[in-house]
Amino acid sequence: MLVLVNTNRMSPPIGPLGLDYVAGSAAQAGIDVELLDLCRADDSDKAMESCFSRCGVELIGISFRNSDDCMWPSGDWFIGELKRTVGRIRELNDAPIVVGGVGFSVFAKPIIECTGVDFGIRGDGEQAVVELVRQLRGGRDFAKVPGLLWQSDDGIAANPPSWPQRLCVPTGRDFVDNPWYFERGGQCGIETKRGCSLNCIYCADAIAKGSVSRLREPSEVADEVEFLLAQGVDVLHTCDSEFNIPGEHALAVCDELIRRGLGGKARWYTYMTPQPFNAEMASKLARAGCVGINFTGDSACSLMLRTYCKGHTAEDLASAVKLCRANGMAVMIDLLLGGPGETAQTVRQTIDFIKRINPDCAGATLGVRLYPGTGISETVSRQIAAGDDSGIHRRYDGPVDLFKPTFYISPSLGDDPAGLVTELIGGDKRFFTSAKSDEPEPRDEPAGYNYNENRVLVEAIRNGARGAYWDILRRLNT
Ligand code: B12
Repeated sequence: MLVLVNTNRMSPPIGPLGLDYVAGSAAQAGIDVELLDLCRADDSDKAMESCFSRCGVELIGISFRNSDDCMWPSGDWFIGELKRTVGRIRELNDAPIVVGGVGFSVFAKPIIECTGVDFGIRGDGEQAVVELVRQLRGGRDFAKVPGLLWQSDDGIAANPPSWPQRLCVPTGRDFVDNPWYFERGGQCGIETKRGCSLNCIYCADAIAKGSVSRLREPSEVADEVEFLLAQGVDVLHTCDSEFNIPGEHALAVCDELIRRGLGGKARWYTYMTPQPFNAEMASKLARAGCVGINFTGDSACSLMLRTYCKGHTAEDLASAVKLCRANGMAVMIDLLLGGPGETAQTVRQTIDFIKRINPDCAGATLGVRLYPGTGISETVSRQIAAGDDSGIHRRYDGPVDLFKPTFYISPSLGDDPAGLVTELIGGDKRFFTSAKSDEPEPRDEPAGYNYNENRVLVEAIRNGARGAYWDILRRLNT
């Protein structure tokens, strides 16, 4: 038997989509699977005790979605909790342990080192976990398991990441109790592709999912939507990096949803890049049920857009807002303030521009989480090696260690960058901020759009709100 464990206990709770797919795939391969969902347990220690105090477990698969909350100034780090969970499971059961999930994939080796687990899978879990069970039952030829890291006699061995070009994802989503999550989390995730071919200098998606888009058949996506609708889950959120890369695939998914008449039944939200986006795409998205788009805008200043290696312009943002309005979709623009070269002047330019083009809301994240292997981290690491750690923000002592939450904020923004951003926003309620000062904020701050332990959202969803969190929050704000 394979026991899969969901360790993500944040609230509002997000259904463990990855585990739903991995469990479905293992079951299809004839493996006995059980899901231990710690998010749903009142007492996670007791739940682990009753699940693992028995024989017959062949492999324990732990899902680790978020290594940290990726937000400054909170900088919450979840590795300690993972270590505790692994330690408790080890006390209860002798079965080997494998860890997977995006949080794992970004920090694979250090996580194996610090938790001491037997295995880790970097990348997609569906086929990899099935192959791992096979190898544990038979030849123990671990080099055959895609994406596997394992403890070998010569230290930690690693296969290339598991990014199969052909995506084989089960469409029957019945391992996770999605209606339970929908009631408490207000939405349910679904994927149309994996991987991202964009080159944004700060992003970890290519590290976790690969830099080639791996596409699902639109008919399979629509089957999955129908499956979720039949369970009463009718508000969805895409879990692709960017839904409109590549644009033709986004259109093909919309076409299929429209053809099956699902646009009128499921409402969904998505992340998109401002380019490609035009009148045809906007109209198809709306007809296919899309009710809100969160654009990765980052900045409206050409200098910063170039620094971040973005392919869009400020005008593309303006056009995106107009197209959403014309098609009745809510629109958010996510900003990333404080990257290399950012000044008070470029922040002002961006915020003023966003105010003018008037999206329903904008996320003003200040500080770039530095992930190892990204363009920005390489530049900053060189700077640190040369003895200059200006711009680095962190809550731990000792040498800079990107495994721990580490952020970059351009030193040109002065001693109080959060104060500067707040002043430039000037109380405009359309903006959500990640920081009002360099100190962590209370969690019940309504403008805060950290979705980790966000009590305002939990309460709103309990009272019936459904949708993307930014859409729920902005409705509360107005
Ligand atoms: C969509 C999304 C959201 C949506 C979720 C909507 C929904 N209903 O699902 C919203 C907006 C709510 C959201 C919120 C947050 N998110 Co988010 N989100 C994503 C995104 C784009 C997709 C996540 C997803 O579901 N992917 C699809 C599933 C199928 O993939 P998967 O989980 O990786 O699972 C696969 C493998 O990892 C593996 N696997 C998974 N589990 C296991 C277990 C085993 C045993 C094995 C072998 C394999 C395995 O197999 C799976 C199938 O192949 C990712 C980036 C990305 N491209 O993945 C960020 C991402 C996961 N989010 C991130 C963060 C930080 C957050 C927040 C903490 C932000 C915040 N402070 O508010 C919150 C946390 C919310 C929560 N409760 O967990 C970070 C995590 C980074 C990190 N350092 O860990 C990511 C990577 C984005 C980023 N680059 O910064 N998010």
